[in-house]
Amino acid sequence: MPEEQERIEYLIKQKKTFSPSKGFRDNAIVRDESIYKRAKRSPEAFWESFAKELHWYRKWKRVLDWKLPHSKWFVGGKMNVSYNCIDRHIDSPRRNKAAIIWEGELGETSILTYWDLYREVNKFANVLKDLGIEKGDRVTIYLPMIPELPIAMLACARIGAPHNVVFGGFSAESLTSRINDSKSTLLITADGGYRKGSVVALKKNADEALTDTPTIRNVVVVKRVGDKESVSMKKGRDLWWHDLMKYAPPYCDPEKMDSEDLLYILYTSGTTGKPKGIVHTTGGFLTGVYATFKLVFDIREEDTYWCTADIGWVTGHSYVVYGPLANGATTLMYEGAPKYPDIGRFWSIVEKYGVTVFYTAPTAIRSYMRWGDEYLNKYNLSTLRLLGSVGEPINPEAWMWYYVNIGKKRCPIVDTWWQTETGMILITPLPGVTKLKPGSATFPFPGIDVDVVDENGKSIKEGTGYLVIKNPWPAMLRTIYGDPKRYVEEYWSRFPNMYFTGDWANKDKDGYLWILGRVDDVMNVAGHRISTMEVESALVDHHSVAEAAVIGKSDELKGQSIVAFTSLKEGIKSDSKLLDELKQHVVKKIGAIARPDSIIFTVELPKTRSGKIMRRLLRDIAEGRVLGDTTTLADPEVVKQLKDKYGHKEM
Ligand code: 7RM
Repeated sequence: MPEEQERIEYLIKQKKTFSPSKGFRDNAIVRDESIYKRAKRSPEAFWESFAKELHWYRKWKRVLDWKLPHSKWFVGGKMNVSYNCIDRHIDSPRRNKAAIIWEGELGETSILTYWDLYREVNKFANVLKDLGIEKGDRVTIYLPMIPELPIAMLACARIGAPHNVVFGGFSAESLTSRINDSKSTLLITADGGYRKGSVVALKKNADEALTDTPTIRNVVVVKRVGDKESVSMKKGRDLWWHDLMKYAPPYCDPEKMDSEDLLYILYTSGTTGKPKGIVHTTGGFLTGVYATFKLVFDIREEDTYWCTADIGWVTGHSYVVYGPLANGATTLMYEGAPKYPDIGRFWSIVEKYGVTVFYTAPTAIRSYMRWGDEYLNKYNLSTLRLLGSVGEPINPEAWMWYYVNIGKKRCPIVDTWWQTETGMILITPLPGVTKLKPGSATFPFPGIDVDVVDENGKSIKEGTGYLVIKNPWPAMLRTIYGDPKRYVEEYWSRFPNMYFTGDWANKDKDGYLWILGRVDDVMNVAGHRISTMEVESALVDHHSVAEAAVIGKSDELKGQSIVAFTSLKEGIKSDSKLLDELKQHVVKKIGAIARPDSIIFTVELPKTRSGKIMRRLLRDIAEGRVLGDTTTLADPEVVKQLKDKYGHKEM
């Protein structure tokens, strides 16, 4: 469609803005900007108004206790997250409404009404209790995208056992370290899962992980792939989900949780090699995701909402499970890959279920852009009314393509910025109100005080700087599990009295925010957070490797791709066999998402005189840019060799 293409380029050049149609605005939950003023006047009253829409056993005494950098929300309040996500809806006409629509990769459908979910969660909560799990005990969940995953999470929440979901794509070793760091006593997994038509051997990974996890007492195994994967069940330890559920009693009293009791831990990559266990608590988290889900996605009773994220990431926690269910919405879960069995799969699902609100990542949008519209045009997308984007900056070209080809110029796009740590969306348009600029996440959500500051923490009126948050918000992380010192160091030490996001951003003359990406050593590969240090540790763990330096190279499709510079130990020869072996080693240590796209062998790594690896320089080499300042370099010859060899080649 060259004509359309031209139009897109024209629009970007024109810096065109997009306002919601009158029809959209008139029917939206938020129709005018007064909400920003109201929230600013009293953020506490603003958040309290949402907390009041939820169910509490006991009301809070104070909305907020703020002793920087520690916040407590709805202090003294008691509630249960599973009660709010399920029980609250079963005494209303929502009782028989679809809570979860599940589409398996093989094309199966399963629809759980709120009543179905109520029954399954109650039963599994009793199973957990029967296995000796008590309030406060951590439960690790390593499952594919099947209904048992949200059921297990909600059952944990019901009895007050914090869950620790580990993405099914992570390796056995990653699973071991997350189980041990959280000291979980129970693991919930499956025999396997489907991905791109083949079976992922989850139980096999789990068995490998469990050779080194002294705290685990039992393993509950969901049968998903059956005959396709042989599993061994360890006597006395491993139990089948379906056996346990057969005789489980149908009702389990929800635990009355303190607002600040732990709801879950979720591990995410930081600047060191060791992932951080991000801690989220009960009342504030639920209030935050409830409010943002409602207003950002402008959710209505009849919506069919689909967020394509895996529940193993925070987006799935907040906006596949808790936000939608707290709102009594219908949330769609898809088990598999966007390309399976063909590249029309996403759109066939939109058509099949009449999806109205669709939330995905820029990397997926760019893939579809590349795949062309042959498959797209086969499907009816007319039910869509609102689109969302999350996980990485969306380039204006991709934004326009999404707007024109998927939204057919009818649907506003909410580009939502947030993090595992923030728990909820913090920067976003409000779809009925905000004038959109393609590529900009626009403005802070009402009640959030975001700023762009310079090196010294001074606010920048217009231009580029560090993205910080200046006031507390209900779903903010409370600490890093088992490492309260690191919480203060990572987030509250770069600038005094401000939360440092690790991102840099640009504020334009109209006050619009343009998120530019990470300033630290955290990569963003296809919307997934991976630390350079983690990959480096995995590489040097291999017996042939002496040193490794990893960088994120700009990538048109994935945002960044992983490039590793490695020096080998004396006498080791570099060849393609070793190259594959090293890539495989990283997959084994971390998981397939961390597989380096290229590995470059070098005699030495460029270092400063004080011995620091110059990653910026390596990035310049990888991206074929003119080299920046190398005056502090210990041995300039190293760079010259690297540059001569790789500087101009496509890597
Ligand atoms: C939700 C999630 C967080 C990092 C964050 C950013 C980047 C996320 C956007 C974005 C530009 C966005 N959690 N990021 N959303 N960058 N525009 N709309 O992704 O913890 O996995 O990652 O992702 O760098 O710091 S996360």
